[in-house]
Amino acid sequence: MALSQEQLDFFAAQGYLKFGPLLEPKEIEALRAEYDEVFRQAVEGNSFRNLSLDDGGDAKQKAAATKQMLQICQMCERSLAFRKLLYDTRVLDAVQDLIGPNIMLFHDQALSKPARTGGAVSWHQDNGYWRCRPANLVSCWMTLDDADVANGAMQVIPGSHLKPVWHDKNEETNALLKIRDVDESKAVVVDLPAGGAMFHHCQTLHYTAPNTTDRPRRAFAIHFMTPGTRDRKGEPMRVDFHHPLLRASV
Ligand SMILES: O=C(O)CCC(=O)C(=O)O
Repeated sequence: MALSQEQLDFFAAQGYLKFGPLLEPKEIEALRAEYDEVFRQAVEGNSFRNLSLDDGGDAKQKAAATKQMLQICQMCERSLAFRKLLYDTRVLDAVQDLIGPNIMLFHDQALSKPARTGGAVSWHQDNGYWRCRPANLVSCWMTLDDADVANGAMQVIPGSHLKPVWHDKNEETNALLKIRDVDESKAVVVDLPAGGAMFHHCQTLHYTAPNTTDRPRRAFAIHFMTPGTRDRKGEPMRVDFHHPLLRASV
């Protein structure tokens, strides 16, 4: 067991769990360099989204954007270093304790809030976007920089994973959904050191604020599911190149 009974009970009741530090200083340094290089190439090739813009933004809008919540889906298909993280036993052992020994990748994503210009991600449950069934997916969100409320640490509403909520189309940006009536007085800021991580359930309400500091906030999230998970159309998710089986117990 990677997680103690106390940690498992906390996750079951609260829908999130602070974990780690996960990465060693040398790994953080190497991953930061790789992350920045992948983003450099993505900007050059216009192969990223700015979630602060309508529909992720076209190349011209992205170049002119004053708010930047940058997203690259499937880092694992652009970088071997990030692909290796999907199979990292430090992560998978904990995921196994949370969802069992058969683990598939739903997807991964890099989420970058540049210093000063980094934009917010509005309150949402991940499964408001995904609409997977059963709703038991778990994410590991790790940060390569110290993350606090000022540069866009994760904020969560404890216990919110117990009930799905309705998501509206966001009128400010089509790239993000929005939820009515979040009781922000219940929000908990999950500060993390560089190399730290947080697990959250796919129904846990979460939010990240704009980055108002001179420090970047570079995060990487891995979203895990169990075989047999059905997508929004009710189709079973198949193991394939984009959704590898990461661990199996036969
Ligand atoms: O990294 C962020 O700022 C937001 C991440 C997020 O909302 C997610 O992983 O679902």
